[in-house]
Amino acid sequence: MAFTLDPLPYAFDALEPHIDARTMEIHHGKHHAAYTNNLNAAITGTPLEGLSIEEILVKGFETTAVRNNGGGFYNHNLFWAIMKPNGGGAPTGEVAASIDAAFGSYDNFKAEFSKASSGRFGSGWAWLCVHKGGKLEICSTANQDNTLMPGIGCGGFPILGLDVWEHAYYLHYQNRRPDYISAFFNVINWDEVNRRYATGK
Ligand code: MN3
Repeated sequence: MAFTLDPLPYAFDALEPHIDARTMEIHHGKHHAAYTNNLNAAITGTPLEGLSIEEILVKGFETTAVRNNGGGFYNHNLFWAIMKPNGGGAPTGEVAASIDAAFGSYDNFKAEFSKASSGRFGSGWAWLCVHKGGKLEICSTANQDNTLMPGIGCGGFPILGLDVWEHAYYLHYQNRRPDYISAFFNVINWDEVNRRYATGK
């Protein structure tokens, strides 16, 4: 069964002023749609057809089209879900305590996550991941890679991700990636981050 592009869980303009409607419309309707279609094309008629996306990321890793488009499909599904209108603020739930344990404070976490996001040269993602046992780690990957892929040098189950490809911010922020990173903290959906934490810990 082919993978499908789910609708955004909110309106295109719901994350304004932090992320603009036109960017969301193109990002979801063109970029994410293309990853979805290209993933389906890459797996059709291969042994990967019918597997879960998580299995495909591991087993199809050696194939460039599967790696890039499978990553793009998974990463954007995560990205839309971990944002929401009127989100952000200090974390809640189990994740709040785990962030304090790993980074000392929420402010330190923001500084570390921002550093990983701004320090990614070119296109990629910054991640907050949970390891078995609950320990958190921040890291960054290139292109559409993610931490579920084998040997990526950055491990754990991704519970929060920030897309730092220029397509994610350039229309509104142009070259000002740091401003986009700062704005992201205003739209984080901590309920979803906690749900993913419970899944991956
Ligand atoms: Mn993107």
